[in-house]
Amino acid sequence: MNTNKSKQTMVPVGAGKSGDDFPIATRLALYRSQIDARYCEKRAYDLFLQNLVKGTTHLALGQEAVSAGLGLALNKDDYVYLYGGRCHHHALAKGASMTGVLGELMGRQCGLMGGKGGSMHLSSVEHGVMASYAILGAQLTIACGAAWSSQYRGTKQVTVASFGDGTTNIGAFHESVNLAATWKLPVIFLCENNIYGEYTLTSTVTPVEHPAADRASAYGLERIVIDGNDADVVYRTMQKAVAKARAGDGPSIIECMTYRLTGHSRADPGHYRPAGELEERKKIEPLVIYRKRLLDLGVAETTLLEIEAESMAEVERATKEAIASPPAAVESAFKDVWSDGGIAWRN
Ligand SMILES: Cc1ncc(C[n+]2csc(CCOP(=O)(O)OP(=O)(O)O)c2C)c(N)n1
Ligand SMILES: [Mg+2]
Repeated sequence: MNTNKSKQTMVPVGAGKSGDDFPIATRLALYRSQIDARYCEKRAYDLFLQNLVKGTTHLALGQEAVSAGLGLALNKDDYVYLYGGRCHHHALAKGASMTGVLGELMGRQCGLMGGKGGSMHLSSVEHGVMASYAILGAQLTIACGAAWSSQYRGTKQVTVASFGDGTTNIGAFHESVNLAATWKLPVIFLCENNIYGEYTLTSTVTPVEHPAADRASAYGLERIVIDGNDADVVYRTMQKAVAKARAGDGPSIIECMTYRLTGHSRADPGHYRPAGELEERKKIEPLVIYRKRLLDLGVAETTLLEIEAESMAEVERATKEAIASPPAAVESAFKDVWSDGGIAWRN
C-alpha cells in the first residue's frame, strides 16, 4: 500500500457546462439513470450490512455518470463486457432490472443468473450485458472476440469493455488494444479512472499520468481523457466513439476521470485516502453536478423530486420482490453450463 507519494489527477470539472444542446428528455433520462444506479447501490450496501448479500460486493457510488452516458449511447443489441468489480451500474443502465441485480447479489432465484453468480458475475443477454468478470482484464480480450464476431457477420453492433485504471497495467489490456487496432474491431475500451486500484493509488505504480489514454498512441489511437463525472460529456463522447465503430473505423480508448465514493469492496473504510480527499470529491460528484445543471437549465425542482421518488419506489419494490424470491436451488448448479442449458461434457 503506497498512496501518498505521487501527484493525484483531479477530475477536470465543468468540461461539459456549456452542454445545453440536448433535448430535456435526454437530460432527464441521464438523470434517472444516475439516480437509479445511486439508489440501487446504496440499497445493495444496506442489504450487505443486513447480511443478506452473499459473497463480496463492490459499489460504483460516484461513478454513475459513466454508466448513464454509456447506457444511453448504446443500442439494446450492442454488447457490454464488464469489470465484475464494478458492474451493477452498467447492468442497470443497459436495461437489466433492479430485481434481477439485487436478487443476484442476494443469491435468489429471481437474480440475473438465478442467484448462482453473485455481484461480480452479472449478465443479461437480452439487454446485451454479455458478462462480467472478476479476473481483471478478461473482459477486454473477450470483448474483442465479440466485436470480431459482429465485424465478421456485418451486424454493425458495437462492443464496449469497461475496466478500471489499475487494469491498464495488465498484459490483457495491451494485447486487446493491439488486436483491436490492428483489425479495426468495433470495440470501445472504456476506462473508469477512479485513481485507485484495490488499495493503491494507481499513479504510484504507473509511469504516465493517464494510464489508458496515454498508452493509446502506442496503438495508433487518439488520446481521449474526459470528465467522467459529467454524464453529458460521457454521453457525447460515447456517441462519437459508437458512430466511429459502427462506420467500420475501428476502436477507441476513452478514459473517464471519476472517483469511487466508498472503499474498494464490502467494508473497506478506505483509510489509505489522504485526509480531506473524500470531502473534496463529494463536492464534484456526478449527482451534485447534474442536479445543479438541470436546475440551472430551468427544470423545476418538483420534476427532480418526482424522478427521485419514482426511483426510490422502484428500489423498494425490487428489494421486496428479491427478498421474497427463494434462494438458488442446489440442483441449479447442474444447469446452464452450456448455452443450451446442459452440463454434459462434450468434445
Ligand atoms: C488478474 C487479477 N489480478 C488481481 C486481482 C485482484 N483485484 C481485484 S480488484 C483489483 C483492483 C482493480 O483496480 P481498477 O482496475 O482500478 O478497478 P477499480 O476496482 O478501481 O474500479 C485487484 C488488484 C484480480 N481480480 N484479477
Ligand atoms: Mg480504479
